[in-house]
Amino acid sequence: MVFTLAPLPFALNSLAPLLSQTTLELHYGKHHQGYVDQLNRLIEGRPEAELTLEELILQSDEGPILNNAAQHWNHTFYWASMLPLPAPGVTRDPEGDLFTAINVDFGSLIALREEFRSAAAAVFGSGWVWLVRRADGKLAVTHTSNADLPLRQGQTALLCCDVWEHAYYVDYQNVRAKYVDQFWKLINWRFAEQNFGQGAKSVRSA
Ligand code: MN3
Repeated sequence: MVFTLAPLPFALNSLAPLLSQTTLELHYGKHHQGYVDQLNRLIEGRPEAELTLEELILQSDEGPILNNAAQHWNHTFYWASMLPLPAPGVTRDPEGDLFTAINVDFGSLIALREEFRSAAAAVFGSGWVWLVRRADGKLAVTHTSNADLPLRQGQTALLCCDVWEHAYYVDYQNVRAKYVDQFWKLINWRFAEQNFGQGAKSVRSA
């Protein structure tokens, strides 16, 4: 199939000042678009052009097709993992079954945030930080290098943070930790809850 860049789930200027419009114009408009364009060029006229994005990711060997397909998936998931800041006084922390699972598996939301920070610091070079539901049903914070992603490891992604330098250099220069702390405020926990619910269904039916 021919892949396209979906519209962002928010306006380009709506994450500012935490993530500037300039960052989003570059990150979404140039980097993400670049992965989509490159993927389409790589698969054009080949059997891979018949596959869905997930099939490409699961069936491709290491190489450019996998890298660009995974980066397309990862970025789409990253955009969905964020929302503009809520109005003052409004909180949107995790709720329901996900909130319960966070308390069971990490101890508290604060403890999860600390693990997330540590994982971001542990990525050497470019990569991603994830909250995942593992095959055994437990939540975990993981990190992957370059384009790698939980789907390749049989895990359900709940949310992700891009820690490639292009995600934060304009706004935070080389200070990744500061970017990750601001990202934490933007997390769309409703999206994570949806993914958690879908992961629960697939675990039950497995
Ligand atoms: Mn990126």
